[in-house]
Amino acid sequence: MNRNIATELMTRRDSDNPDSDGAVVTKTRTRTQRPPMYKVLLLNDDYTPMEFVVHVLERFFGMSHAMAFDIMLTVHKKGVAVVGVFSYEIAETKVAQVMDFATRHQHPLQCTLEKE
Ligand code: TYC
Repeated sequence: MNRNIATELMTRRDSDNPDSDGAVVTKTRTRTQRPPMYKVLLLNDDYTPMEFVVHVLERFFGMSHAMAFDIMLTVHKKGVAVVGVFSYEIAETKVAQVMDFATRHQHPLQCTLEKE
């Protein structure tokens, strides 16, 4: 049985059909599940400049300057914050983009994903 798809067997007598022979009618309904979603997390460190983090949040997560500054401060104070929730493919791409950008600028900024 496919564990990603819930199938439901519905069995009834064919008695509402005028031509019924009393046969048992069975149909299978397949319910499509929502794809799992992934949180993208940004982690605090002691070295990445605050302005760099704000820029990352504006550039890769489409945040306004005010929102980016707010989230950056949350990470700075609490150690971690969710910066977005996406499908696996998008979340993985965001993480790779942030990690690549931080590495190229020689900052130790860490970004990771977590299944919701
Ligand atoms: N703690 C860093 C500093 O004081 C700023 C910072 C914020 C770093 C958020 C990473 O994800 C981060 N310069």
